[in-house]
Amino acid sequence: MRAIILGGPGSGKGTQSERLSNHLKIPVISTGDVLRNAIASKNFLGTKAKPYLEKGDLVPDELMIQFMRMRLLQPDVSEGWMLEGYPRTAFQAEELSFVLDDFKQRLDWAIYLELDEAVMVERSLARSRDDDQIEIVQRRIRRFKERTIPILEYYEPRQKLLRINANQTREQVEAEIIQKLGAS
Ligand code: B4P
Repeated sequence: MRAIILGGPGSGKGTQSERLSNHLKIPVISTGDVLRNAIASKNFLGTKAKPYLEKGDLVPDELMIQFMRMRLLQPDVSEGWMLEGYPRTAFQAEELSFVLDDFKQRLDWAIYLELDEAVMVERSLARSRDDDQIEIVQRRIRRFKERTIPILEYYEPRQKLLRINANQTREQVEAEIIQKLGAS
């Protein structure tokens, strides 16, 4: 299976991708984790990405696309994957479809975790990661609305989009995803 998980800040992309990975036995690539690890190890990607994460902005498409092209060639994801936090822009979505065409693969599902804005703020602030300060969270929400929401229009007509109510508990969100994956 090949799926992507979309959602605003604190919508539970990391939480649900980990649960689904265990349930469905498929590897997860989390761009948020990749970037935070790269920053911690001060490598090329981390040095370039750091100022964007600190402000709550998206890392430039060129950098993310280059990274993902190489990552998707690795043997651990040759049989399937779940992309958590990627794509996040229309350009990344389009580029992902080119990569899939090149590999003669297809995307099975785009899972969208729909969350009220007030809950995005509440959950992010409760977590206290470096980029979980109020001004940064608000900027991340703005970027999500400007850059990521338009992707939904890209996937919806292709009938791959599963809309999930992410305001529920972790268990209820997971159950709704599994039920919709099975029922669809
Ligand atoms: P992410 O790491 O993707 O950050 P996120 O959106 O805040 O996290 P997520 O939705 O995974 O929330 P989580 O499960 O942790 O991105 C961080 C930054 O990286 C971005 O701002 C950007 O700069 C950069 N970036 C990443 N990908 C990029 C890309 N493709 N292009 C450009 N830039 C990119 O949940 C949050 C909290 O809520 C946790 O504490 C969790 O325990 C809790 N929670 C989860 N589900 C819950 C539930 N149902 N009920 C109650 N609490 C819940």
